[in-house]
Amino acid sequence: MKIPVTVVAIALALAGCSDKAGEPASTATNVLELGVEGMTFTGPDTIKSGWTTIRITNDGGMPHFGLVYRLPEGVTARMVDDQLVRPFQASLTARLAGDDEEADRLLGTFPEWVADLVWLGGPGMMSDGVTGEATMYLEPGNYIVECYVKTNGVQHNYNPEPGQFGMVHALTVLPEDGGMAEPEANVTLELTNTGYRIADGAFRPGENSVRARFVEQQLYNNFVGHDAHVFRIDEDTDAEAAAGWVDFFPVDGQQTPAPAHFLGGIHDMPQGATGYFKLDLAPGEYGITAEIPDAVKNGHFSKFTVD
Ligand SMILES: [Cu+2]
Repeated sequence: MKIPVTVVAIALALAGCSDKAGEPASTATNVLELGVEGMTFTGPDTIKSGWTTIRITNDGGMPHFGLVYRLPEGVTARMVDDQLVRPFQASLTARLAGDDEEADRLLGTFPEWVADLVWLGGPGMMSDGVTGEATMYLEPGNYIVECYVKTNGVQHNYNPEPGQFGMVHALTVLPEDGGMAEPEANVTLELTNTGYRIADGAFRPGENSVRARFVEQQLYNNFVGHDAHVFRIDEDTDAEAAAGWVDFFPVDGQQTPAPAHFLGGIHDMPQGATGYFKLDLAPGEYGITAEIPDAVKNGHFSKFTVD
């Protein structure tokens, strides 16, 4: 069918306007700015819906990240803390004490709603001094921004003080659309069950906007899917060790200090979803890895060079 030119022109004109009269959609921003203070995120607890940037300035002295996920109807941040974060920490504590049986038992105590959490990206692993930024399309609802890196055997999301949260930041995504346009990108990274592929463009020195296309997705450890975390490969970096370090499940996985300088990335999203993340790159060699078991063996470890 041939569409009349005038109809196309009207459609384009409408697409260029947000619901705020006269304001072009491309100039609207919808950014949640979070900081790090000790073992908590600081910043607002609401954001408008639609395309949403979550920016985390990590000056907290150690690596952190911000996994974003949507909560099913009726599940609260308090329930996440009580029924997920605390048993996970108890399991880790048991395993560190050598009680594998108790550690495994605790991993089997999770509520059924765990299967209904929807992983929706968020800034990947960031070393101290790195500002990470990820942009996702978020529907209205209740979300969590979470970091569960471990320091001295304690997950960052865990606060030993009863009733207090660690790095579990409750976020309400409001019904009002922020009107932000989908970001542009200079490189497109495709994620499949067998690894990464640069489908378009190239990494460059300076600021990069990376489009992450989750062409395929699956659960690993029945918990999280593959994602993308970027680290610098310096002369003395054991790249394979760094690639394996972002897997949370081994007791030394995600245990600080990190074996490499991490620059951000994006956490897992559902199959078919597209997210964006920023990277600030100096010339050099870099690795991309996933928070899954045996990332290197599974093909989720790629190197790239910036000239
Ligand atoms: Cu953290």
